[in-house]
Amino acid sequence: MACSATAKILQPLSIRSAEKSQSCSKMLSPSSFLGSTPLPKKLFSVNKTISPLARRSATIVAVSSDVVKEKKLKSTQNLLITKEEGLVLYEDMYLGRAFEDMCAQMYYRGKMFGFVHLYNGQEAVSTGFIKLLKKEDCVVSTYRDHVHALSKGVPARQVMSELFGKTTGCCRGQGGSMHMFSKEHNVLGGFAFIGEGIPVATGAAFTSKYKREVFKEDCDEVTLAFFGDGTCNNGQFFECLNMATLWKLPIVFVVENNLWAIGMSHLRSTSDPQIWKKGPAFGMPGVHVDGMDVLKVREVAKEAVSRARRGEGPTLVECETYRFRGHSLADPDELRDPAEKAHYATRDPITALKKYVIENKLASEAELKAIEKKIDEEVEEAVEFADKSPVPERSQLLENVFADPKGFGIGPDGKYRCEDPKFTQGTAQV
Ligand SMILES: Cc1ncc(C[n+]2csc(CCOP(=O)(O)OP(=O)(O)O)c2C)c(N)n1
Ligand SMILES: [Mg+2]
Repeated sequence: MACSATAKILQPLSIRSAEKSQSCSKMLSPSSFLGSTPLPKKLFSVNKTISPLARRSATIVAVSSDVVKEKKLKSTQNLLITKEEGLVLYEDMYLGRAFEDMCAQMYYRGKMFGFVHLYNGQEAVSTGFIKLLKKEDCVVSTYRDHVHALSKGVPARQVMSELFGKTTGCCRGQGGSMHMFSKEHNVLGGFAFIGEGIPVATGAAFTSKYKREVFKEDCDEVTLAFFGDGTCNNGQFFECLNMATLWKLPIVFVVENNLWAIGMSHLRSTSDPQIWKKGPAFGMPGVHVDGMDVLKVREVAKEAVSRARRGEGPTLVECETYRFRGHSLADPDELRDPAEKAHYATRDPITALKKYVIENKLASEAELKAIEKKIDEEVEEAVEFADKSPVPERSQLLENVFADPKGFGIGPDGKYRCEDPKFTQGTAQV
């Protein structure tokens, strides 16, 4: 078979034989560039049963995605997706990429303010998970949140307007890049502090369980919490894994391990770089998956989401992925090895899905081109819409910021300080 890095994505059944080939095995290892110490090979093929905790009877299994996928393939003898599914996945991934590329352009033209963190390269994770959800399910993201919001159905024009700081944005321009939120789509943020979204997601999952068990509502909603490798060294991660197992919450913790936390290599900053292992340590399954392969991500996501929906509790999924741009648009991205970047560029998840779809005759090149054209127009239209939209009134400044803006108290003139026009103009003496 062809010896290429993408072969692993495109021909899952041949992975094992490809990996046996000495010449290919180095290239095929998703972690061959993980710093100077390669991760143990077993990270990608482990399939072991962890002893049940004394208090719990369920067996907690840690698996690699290959195991999940192989099982599925053997039992169905079919392709992993239908034509319709393939087109949905392609459209969503292409939208994420086109949107982010446009953001870069608009940022450098001065249309956006503050930090803007793009998602290029990681699309298979957002699409692979979120496209399986129902509208009522919740998504909690990080500051790298535009694409999660798009996958969950927030219209591109609302996300772009939010980035432009306009009233038509999904948070009326008050959130900006790092704070995408949509009640309608159950996108619960957008958080600038790392790890901050994990307790919010855990709380959302608790709500679903409480509704079902205490209020006896027909509620099987699932929450997905997305966060990065660097965040897994943060205490909130551990606290929430503990509570999620304790209360058997309907949540999936999705780690987007892009190997870097700004300029800090994952291997240098964590005592055990195999994040998925922390699942079994807290009594939940831990799964490692190739996050550059949307089909593999989707297979793992299906298992984890249905497990949560069935009321069987949380799962920790580590998606090994890569960001194709700097940490933010302000990052010159000089710290990462160019060879590492070049390696992952050959594993572009969108190119890989395109190849899979065409080679398996799920759709023609022309059909995919038509999708690209439609999305390019949608993104263009989003920019026009955002550009034309009005900026918020100054009076909006304190709305939704404080529960009680009157908490600022009475000024020297005897009136509430927040009623002084200088307050919203930023010129009041307080
Ligand atoms: C509580 C907190 N500490 C530090 C920071 C500064 N900070 C911003 S991004 C980041 C790295 C996070 O890396 P990772 O979790 O891997 O996410 P990625 O950016 O790779 O998606 C850090 C430390 C922060 N935002 N919040
Ligand atoms: Mg990271």
